[in-house]
Amino acid sequence: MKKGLVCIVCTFLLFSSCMISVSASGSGQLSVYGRTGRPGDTVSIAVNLNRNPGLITMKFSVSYDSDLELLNVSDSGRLKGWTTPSPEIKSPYIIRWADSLSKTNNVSTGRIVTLNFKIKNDALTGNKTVTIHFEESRDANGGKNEFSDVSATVTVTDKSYLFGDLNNDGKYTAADSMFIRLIVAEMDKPEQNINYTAADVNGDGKCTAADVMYIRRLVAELISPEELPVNMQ
Ligand SMILES: [Ca+2]
Ligand SMILES: [Ca+2]
Repeated sequence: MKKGLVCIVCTFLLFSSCMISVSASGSGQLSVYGRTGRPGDTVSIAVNLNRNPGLITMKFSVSYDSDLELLNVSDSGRLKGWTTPSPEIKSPYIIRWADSLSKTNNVSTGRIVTLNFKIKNDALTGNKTVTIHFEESRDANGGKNEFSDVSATVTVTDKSYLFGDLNNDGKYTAADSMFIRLIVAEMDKPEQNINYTAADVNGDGKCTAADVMYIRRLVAELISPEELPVNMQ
């Protein structure tokens, strides 16, 4: 009786391990978020692996608007087998990881690479598209994975400030979160150069807890600048 039960369990485990290896080649999901900047600014776009079907190789190309210049790319180390891309940077630009000898799938998720763009000094205002075009990915059994292409918009603005950038340094950082909290708590110090207009990111004419929430999300990259209510009006 006991032996029979062990057999059933063994069969089940064998079956389920087969299921896992079969389902390892599948479909994954990449994501990128848009950015806003002025001509001459540098903007970073993170390419995130939201869903990882299990892989040992990954290859995609980055196509971008001629008003943008790709300065460099920075590997996060999340995927193994980073292959130094071509020193000649032009659109489309190939990015790849090949951990070809690995027998184990990498299943991690999160930021895999950061693309650092300069908005050209003579860029026209408007939306510029960056597209991640999937080329190829394989799992440890040689199975092909599929990913959809994704795009992000770099919005080039001629405004002298960006909503959410309270200290006017062209970036969204912990400093901006700190300044909005100080403003709402009415603890701002006059000697600090804070842009109050940029702080009202929901456009209701006041600085409140709602603006704190949006700016904290912006700094944490949970939302893009285009998703601020004031930029959607
Ligand atoms: Ca800032
Ligand atoms: Ca507000």
